[in-house]
Amino acid sequence: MGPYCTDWLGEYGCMALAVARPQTTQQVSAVLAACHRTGVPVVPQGGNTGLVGGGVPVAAGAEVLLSLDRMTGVRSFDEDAGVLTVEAGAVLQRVDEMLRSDHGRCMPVDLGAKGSCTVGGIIATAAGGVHAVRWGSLHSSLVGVEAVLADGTVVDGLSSARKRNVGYHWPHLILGSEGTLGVVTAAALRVPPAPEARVVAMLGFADWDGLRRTVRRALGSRGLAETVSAAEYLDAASVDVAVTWGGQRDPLDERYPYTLLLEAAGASQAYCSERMEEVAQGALAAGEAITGAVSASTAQARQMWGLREGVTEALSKRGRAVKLDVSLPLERMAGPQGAVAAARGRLRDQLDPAWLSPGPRGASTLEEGCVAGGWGCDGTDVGGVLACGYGHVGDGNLHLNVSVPSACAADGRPVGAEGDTLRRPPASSSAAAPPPSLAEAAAAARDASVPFVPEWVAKEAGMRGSVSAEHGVGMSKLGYAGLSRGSGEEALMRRLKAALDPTNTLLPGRVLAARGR
Ligand code: FAD
Ligand code: 2HG
Ligand code: ZN
Repeated sequence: MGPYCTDWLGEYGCMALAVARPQTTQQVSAVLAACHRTGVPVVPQGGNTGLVGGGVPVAAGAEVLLSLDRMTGVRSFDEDAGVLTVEAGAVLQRVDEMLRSDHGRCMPVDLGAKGSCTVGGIIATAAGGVHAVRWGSLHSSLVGVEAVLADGTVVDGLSSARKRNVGYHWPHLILGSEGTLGVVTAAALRVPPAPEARVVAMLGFADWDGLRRTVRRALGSRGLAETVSAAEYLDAASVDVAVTWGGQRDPLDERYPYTLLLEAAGASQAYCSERMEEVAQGALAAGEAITGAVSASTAQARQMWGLREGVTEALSKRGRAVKLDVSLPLERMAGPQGAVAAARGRLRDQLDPAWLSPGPRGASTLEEGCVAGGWGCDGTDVGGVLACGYGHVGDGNLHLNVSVPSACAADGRPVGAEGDTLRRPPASSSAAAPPPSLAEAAAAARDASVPFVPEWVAKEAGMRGSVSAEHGVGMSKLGYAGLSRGSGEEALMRRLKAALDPTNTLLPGRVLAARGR
């Protein structure tokens, strides 16, 4: 049962009562009906790549883990409507590859976990990813859903009609419900024609305002906006982590406070290259960007994406990460007035300076450089606690991670197993206080950032932002998701939950905190 029972981050999970791996919708229904009858909670699971602890058991030996991993079939493809009907356990990347080779189409969603996450998982979490800026969130693509309610009732809303206003739109109710309202067994999705060409531009910026102006032009200019398929950013600390811990190459070869990745996707390589050159030259000429590179080959484009998509895995190799996933107006995302700077200020205030990372190479010259300190490991400086910001700048979605190191950068050898003590670098070894254990440092980093960052987002951005953007609420955001729920929204959620799952069989205690918490 092991792999099903621990989440991707290794933060949540315990043994299940049993793991059920049904192969058909009827079997899913039978498992749910049995659990409903006997009062056993059920945890649906797809690829187990979720980052909020929602898809694993949390009550030892008491919950049934319902994995969809054997339900991977394609039910149909409607060439005229461009609608694919596929089972929930199908892995995103495999479906995308099949669509490209057999139909010249592609999935409208793309994310770093594509090799493992499933169609049911992306629907349950309403996953965003890197192409939402082009094809919208899944709300624009999901046309039908087949799902099983907590008591085993099968609800068949699996139409491939792109317009079907016959009452409450059930597929969009289940979208983003994180498994708490029903188990998705199959879905009908509108899938766009796959662009044949992709060209990536990577630009380095000294200040956030420059990056914002370039993004605004790329997404707001006629002729350009419809070609742009991704607009992502990384700050210098994120680039540093991806290079040092993830083994990625930085195509710009130097650290800039902000790196912007733009992708153009369309019918011809030449057209996409021209558009990306146009953005890059425009940004350089306007004095917004300091440097830029446009991919000249698939390998170069892949390298640029590797840097961006490699951050999450690299952070996990570095150690523990407090994950914050928020929506913000761009002016409050990064830069001096942004959430990342606020988080860094808070870490400086709350933590022993000797725990904080010296930040990326050349940090002292960077607008958002970190502060001195950190740990050493066999003479190698592994840095200390750091805050890094990256994410889907085109959608106003920031991934703010507070990272606590637990491994030696030189060889990846773990030095910070839970309870181990990390050594300070020689520079701070004279400090009076004893160095903290990894567990202590991780707890202190978490306490410093949560609820500080969500409260900052709610206060500074109100309903122009959200304390939870694309990963969902699960367990890890239970304590603060309410900050971005409008008046009456949570009460409505509870009424819907009570109507569809009156015995609280599906994922009790997730998404909606138990009353009294
Ligand atoms: P799981 O992790 O198995 O489950 C997630 C939640 O959905 C749980 O609450 C579970 O109970 C529920 N669930 C799963 N399947 C079903 C089903 N069939 N019916 C009902 N409920 C179900 N997310 C983004 O939005 N954008 C990104 O760019 C992104 N990048 C990522 C990169 C990496 C490296 C990693 C590790 C994760 C990333 N994620 C991202 C988060 C994660 O991949 C997504 O949330 C994904 O949608 C989860 O899919 P899954 O199949 O792994 O679901
Ligand atoms: C991404 O966009 C993912 O890379 C993961 O949503 C973000 O790890 C994170 O914080
Ligand atoms: Zn993301």
